[in-house]
Amino acid sequence: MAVGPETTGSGAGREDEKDRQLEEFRDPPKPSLTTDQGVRVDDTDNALRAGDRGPTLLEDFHFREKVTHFDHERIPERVVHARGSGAYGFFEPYASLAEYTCADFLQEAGRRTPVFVRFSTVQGPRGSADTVRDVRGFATKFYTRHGNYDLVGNNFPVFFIQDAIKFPDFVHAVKMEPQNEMPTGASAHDTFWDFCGLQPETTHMLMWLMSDRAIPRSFRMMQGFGVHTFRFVNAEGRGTLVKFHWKPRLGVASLVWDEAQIAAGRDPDFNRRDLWEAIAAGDYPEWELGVQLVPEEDEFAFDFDLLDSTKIIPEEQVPVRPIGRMVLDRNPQNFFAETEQVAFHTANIVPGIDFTNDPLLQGRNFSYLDTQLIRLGGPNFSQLPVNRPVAEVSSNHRDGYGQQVIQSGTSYFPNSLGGGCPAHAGAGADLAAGVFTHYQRRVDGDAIRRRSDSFQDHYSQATLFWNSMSDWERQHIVAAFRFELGKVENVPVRERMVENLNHVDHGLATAVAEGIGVTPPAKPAGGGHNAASPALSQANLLAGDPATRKVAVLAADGVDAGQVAAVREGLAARGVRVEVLAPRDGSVRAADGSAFAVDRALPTMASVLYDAVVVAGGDESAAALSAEPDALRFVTEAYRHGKPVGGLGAGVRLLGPGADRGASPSGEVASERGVVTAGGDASCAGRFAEAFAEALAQHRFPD
Ligand code: HDE
Repeated sequence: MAVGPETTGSGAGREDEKDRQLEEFRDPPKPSLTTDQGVRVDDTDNALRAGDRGPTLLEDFHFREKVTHFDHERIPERVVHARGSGAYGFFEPYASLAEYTCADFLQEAGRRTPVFVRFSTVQGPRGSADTVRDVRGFATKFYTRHGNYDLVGNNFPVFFIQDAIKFPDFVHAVKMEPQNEMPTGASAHDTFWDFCGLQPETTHMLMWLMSDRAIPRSFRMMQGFGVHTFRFVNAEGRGTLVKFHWKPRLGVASLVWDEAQIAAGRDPDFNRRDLWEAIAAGDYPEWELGVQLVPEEDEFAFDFDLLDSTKIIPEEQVPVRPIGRMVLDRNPQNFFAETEQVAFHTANIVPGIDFTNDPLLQGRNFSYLDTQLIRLGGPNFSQLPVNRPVAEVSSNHRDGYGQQVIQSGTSYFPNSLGGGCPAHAGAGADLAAGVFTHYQRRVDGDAIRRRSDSFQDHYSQATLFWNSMSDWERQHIVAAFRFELGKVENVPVRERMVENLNHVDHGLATAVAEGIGVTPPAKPAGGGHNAASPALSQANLLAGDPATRKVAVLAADGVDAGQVAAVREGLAARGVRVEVLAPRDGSVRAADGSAFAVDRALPTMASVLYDAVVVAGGDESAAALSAEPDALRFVTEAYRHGKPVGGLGAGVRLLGPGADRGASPSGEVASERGVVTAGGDASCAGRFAEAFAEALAQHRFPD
């Protein structure tokens, strides 16, 4: 019997092996209340008591069970990446990659492998806002036929540190300060910048963190990176070094800082909601997986070390080869069971994929398993539905908290009593048949605590990043450094950071110094370079497609409903989502007297929750909106954030003086640097929608 609301919000009718497995664990709502022992309960509103006004009795097992279970509902949040959102989907390769890897899920064009992806922020706790300046986690679990493969990446291609032993120091520095647990979801405080100034290997990552990449418009519009150099291994056992890239179909787009801060208050779930709603609406987000392949014999052909996670391989040097696509098409049914309990681990690899000696990766391979043991309470977390492989599991591991399986047979090896089962595949096993064999590589050296000389250049690629930015991106980076360092109380910490930035670019260091009351440094002798990598600039990463963008149309009584309907239709044809907002919910009276449906009341929304704003036509409607502070704020704020703003007929007046240039009553459409206007004539609605969609496709007009 179906009871209660539909909880999945899923648009997908698609079934795969993971979904069928999950189905066995799904617990639909049922009509009758029972205890956990399955006993029907007569009353859950009153505890058992001795008389009307008497004390509660210990005998009330239902009360005790109910409250005890509640007391134990929370588990420790992730020490980093505590706030996240997840979704299911699939990955399918474009072609066989057998030449480089025998990974089963990369062998056949079009063969789908189920995935679960969790996006996250890093610094803030579970309840922090989405739109903070931070790195975003981008962790993918592939449920392959040869076992689970986890690609636990971020939306930046580099990391703060080179050696995992620095991770606790780094995290202690960036997290809220210990005495007062401030600030939440922000790196703008003394301990973070103190650490970074003293640890110059952070500099390249800081350039990314201060760029708009750290405030993505949507999880659906950000890149993902495996960061480390990994290794592909083919069926003959030949290795190829590989870096992984996720490229979003919708292009890369960010918020602006002021908008991000307002959105953090207006909708702390901004990115989470965006992902959920897009999937529920059938706008399934999609990424292309690309690889940079480096033959092992070329390992030393670069002027940086491929084992150093603070470095990228510029795409101009080694192109990114697209190998497949991932689509997310199903929201989870239960946040805790799935998104919270999903356990990623960098050491979850499958035959055909292997590690390198990257000291950050080596350390992560210890940390992720360890952290799940405390977070999920014991060694059986891989039996949780979301973590279960679709591949058969058959180990000699036994017992432990929360054991879900009634195991049988012997649990040691070798055995004769169990028929020698389960048997390992033995030496010479076939990688391609799904048996993992560690890549054979020669390892020898003195036991030393030392960073390789090849890890010592901390500035060249930070400079490369800076050189590659457009003017507006540079302005945003300078403003971000000024904001963050401006929050630092300790002046020597500010000065040390400016000194580091001087090794990146003298102009950058000077601009930052001037904003934070620090004496600009002298130009350093030597150093620096002019090289750039266009692939690093977001200005070059737009999709040129307005699909799935959200537009607010402001309307009031007297609105020209026909024109709005035509514009909505025109934008919908380009995949744009339109919502009509009016001073009150329900409907407004259109100019022709009919009732025109409203999607949202203006006071409940804000311009930061949309990609663009259009003011509808109709004299009476425009006059009413002109007297509405919420409406005026909508338009001016969207304009200030560089978003497309549009006006139809009399609605053009709200865009301010000069905006109606070119918009003649005869139905002309004008579009200039994100301001799109049209006359009151119904005939121009289609052309207005077309021009507005083009402006939307450009995302922002920074000037
Ligand atoms: Fe993580 N990281 N990390 N990290 N990381 C965790 O594992 C760690 C690093 C990343 O959605 C933790 O389950 C160490 C790089 C993501 O569940 C923990 C080091 C990259 C997620 C941990 C790093 C990441 C985590 C905390 C330095 C990008 C969220 C909870 C050597 C390539 C996964 C957990 C999810 C989570 C350790 C550095 C990405 C403590 C020791 C580099 C996306 O195990």
